[in-house]
Amino acid sequence: MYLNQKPGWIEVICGPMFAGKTEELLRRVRRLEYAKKNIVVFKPTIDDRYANNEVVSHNNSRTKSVNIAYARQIFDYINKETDVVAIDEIQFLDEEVVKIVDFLAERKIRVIVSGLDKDFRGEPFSFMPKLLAIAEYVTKLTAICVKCGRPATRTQRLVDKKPARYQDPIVLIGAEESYEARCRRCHKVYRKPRPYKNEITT
Ligand code: TTP
Ligand code: MG
Repeated sequence: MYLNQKPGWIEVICGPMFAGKTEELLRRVRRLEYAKKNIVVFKPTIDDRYANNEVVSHNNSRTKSVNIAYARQIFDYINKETDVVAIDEIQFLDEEVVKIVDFLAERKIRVIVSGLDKDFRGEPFSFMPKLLAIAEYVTKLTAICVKCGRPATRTQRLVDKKPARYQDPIVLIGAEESYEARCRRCHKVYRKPRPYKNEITT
């Protein structure tokens, strides 16, 4: 599908936790490395779950990365030779990243990003809807619901093994100890407002 196009576009890999987003990003990066492309991989400093200057997936696949606290720092690490910019966990950067990746794609850079489309409440994660709208290609991955085995599209946050509350802060770094992949039916949030409760009866 890319063959007839000039380089320069945005690819988003999204979905819940445990869907293999990082692995998919690394797979795409690896293929480009074999092709000797000039690639820079970024990761927000906020996620310190794994090695500091590496992007690491659950299956321990890894590649060198630049940690950035602000989206603007991307410009400090790219130059005219850069063919590809990849960003893991993009949802943790500031919203300016949306304009920046658009600018990079205009400058004929292939941009590959991965991130959560929804937060633990099941609501769109900050600027991710904007990014999905401007991307040329979107890959929405699913995990497997730990409760029922259906495809999981949501991330369950657990606090003391109980579902987190709707009012809790959005950012809470972690993995197995605080999060699980769940399907729509098994996903639970305490005190989540239900706006359509009175309109729809099933
Ligand atoms: P991800 O890389 O999306 O999770 P993952 O590595 O399990 O998924 P994948 O295999 O698909 O790459 O990292 C998500 C991070 O975001 C993790 O540190 C927990 C955090 N997080 C929040 O801070 N708030 C939230 O609402 C959710 C759902 C996750
Ligand atoms: Mg990941």
